[in-house]
Amino acid sequence: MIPSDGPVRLGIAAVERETGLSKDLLRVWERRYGFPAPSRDAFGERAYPADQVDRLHLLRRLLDAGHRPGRVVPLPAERLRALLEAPVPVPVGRARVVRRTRAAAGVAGVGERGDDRMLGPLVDHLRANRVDALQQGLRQAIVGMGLERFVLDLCVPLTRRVGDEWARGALAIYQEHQYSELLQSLLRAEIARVPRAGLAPQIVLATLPMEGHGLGLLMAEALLVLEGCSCLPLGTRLPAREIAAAAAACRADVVAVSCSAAPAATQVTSALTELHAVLPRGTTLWVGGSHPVLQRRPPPATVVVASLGEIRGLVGAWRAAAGVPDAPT
Ligand code: B12
Repeated sequence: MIPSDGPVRLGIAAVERETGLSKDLLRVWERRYGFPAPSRDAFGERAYPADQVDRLHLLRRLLDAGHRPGRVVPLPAERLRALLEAPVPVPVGRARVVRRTRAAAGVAGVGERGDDRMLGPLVDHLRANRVDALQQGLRQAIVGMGLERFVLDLCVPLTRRVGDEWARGALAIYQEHQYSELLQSLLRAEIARVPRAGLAPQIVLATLPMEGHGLGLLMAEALLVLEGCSCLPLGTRLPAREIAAAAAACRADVVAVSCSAAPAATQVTSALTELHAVLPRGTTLWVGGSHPVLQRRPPPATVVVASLGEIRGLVGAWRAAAGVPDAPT
């Protein structure tokens, strides 16, 4: 997240990248609704202050949740936050149903609802800057729950809760970063502890150049390693041709990537299409993450994984199709 104080101003291309709202749309809203209202830099180019970029993030989330631009773009940030907390009507075909927003539901995703007695104290530690206590709480949870349950029942809802708390201004940007760094190092240490079974499929894990969110992929890696898969993690923001080169070099069976809701849908679709085009023939492409385009218009030739809970079945199905034995349980 960009800091909200200080003189930081973003150009239109950076705002497009950050919010996933296209440059054309930003210009249309400016003309039509008077928002955003960027100043001009020394070269006469649009320069957006942090508070406007934050409001654009809120708008993007509301659009994803089914709101119409005409209704929400003119509203101030507090009203947008209140809307994100409330149930929203979403058109489904010709019927209209009420879907609760992620923030209103507390956490999202079937089977991924966190237990508030467990999440609450951990978020309190983060909010009160008790990082050692947070770390200790997470460590104890790993020991008590085991890695698989820790990932599915704690990491997913806690990470989402942290995102929601940040979005409603209850956690600072630096605290979200602190949380991400902490979880990342804990998960990496736990993954390193899992004895390597070295079974198929051989999987390359990465995110594409516009994607800086790597926690979802790391959680997926933990579960894949527990299934005995051989994993080659490459981290975030990698060009498609580099991912393909790694897949070719290690004769990967599967390339697994993650796409959060942050980038524009067009970026996600074109990056996945490019990746598929450059992958060695026969490599399967698994895509996880919460970008709405994955559910609405999944790019061809990709296997969209809706949640981490599907990993065991996915690996089992791949092994059955390839005729290789499943991991002993
Ligand atoms: C942690 C975090 C960050 C960290 C990332 C650190 C890191 N190393 O990953 C930091 C602080 C750096 C960050 C930065 C930004 N973030 Co951020 N971030 C989050 C947060 C809190 C968690 C994201 C996450 O890890 N999710 C992982 C899991 C828990 O959820 P998931 O993505 O739905 O994935 C599930 C499945 O799909 C599956 N899965 C995911 N990947 C894969 C892959 C495979 C192979 C498989 C099988 C399964 C699988 O696992 C998950 C559980 O089921 C979310 C809030 C949220 N609710 O998700 C915001 C969020 C994604 N971020 C957001 C934004 C806007 C940004 C920034 C643009 C902000 C800014 N102005 O700088 C930047 C963009 C960075 C970039 N270019 O990508 C928005 C996006 C909303 C939108 N529609 O625009 C969110 C939703 C926050 C919000 N409430 O507004 N962020």
